[in-house]
Amino acid sequence: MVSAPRKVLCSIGAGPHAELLEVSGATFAPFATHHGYDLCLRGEVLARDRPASWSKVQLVRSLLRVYEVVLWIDADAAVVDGSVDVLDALEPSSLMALAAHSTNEGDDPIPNAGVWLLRRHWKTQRFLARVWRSTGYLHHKWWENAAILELLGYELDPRVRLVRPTPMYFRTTLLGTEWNSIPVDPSPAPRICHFPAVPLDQRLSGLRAIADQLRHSEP
Ligand SMILES: [Mn+2]
Repeated sequence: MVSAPRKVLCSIGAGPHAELLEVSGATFAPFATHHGYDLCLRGEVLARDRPASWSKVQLVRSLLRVYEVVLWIDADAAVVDGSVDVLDALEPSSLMALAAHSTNEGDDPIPNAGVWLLRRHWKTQRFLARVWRSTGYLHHKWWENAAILELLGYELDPRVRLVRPTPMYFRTTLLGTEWNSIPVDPSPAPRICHFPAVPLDQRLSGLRAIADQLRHSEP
């Protein structure tokens, strides 16, 4: 008998983001229960010597030593329809899946680690080690996401585009917008809604509106 993979859903909400995770985490919990994920929600950064966003890399690396599948969802995102496990969207040959958006018609979809699914594999760990070593991006405006893009084969300047896809790119599933519905590129049937690039109070009110809606739609 093949046993189900050990899965964990994780996120970090440190400092001013703790309030976000308090609201979004309440939408993660039913998804986790329904699909058999353990929940690992942290209230503090793990890498104190780097900008907070980098702690995401450290957390998923450490959890992949224990779990076969790690799902990261940003603290400023909420699960609005948890009926489908995002793992079902991971192509069988893929080692990870990332949210992705095209900013302009015809442009390459740009991966976004706001929703990030990883499968345990030495190649996944090697990729994460390379992301971690990409210290040239420590203070980049996109932090670890910039390192991820470069290591997948994207050029960042003058605009983001896929120029030399790496082997890891071909082992990466780019998720549809339903898994990361954002205000500038919303999905008609979102499963996860995300509020990037807006002030904290707007993220919080967006999440709270969703949480209220979910509460009222409960049977
Ligand atoms: Mn975010």
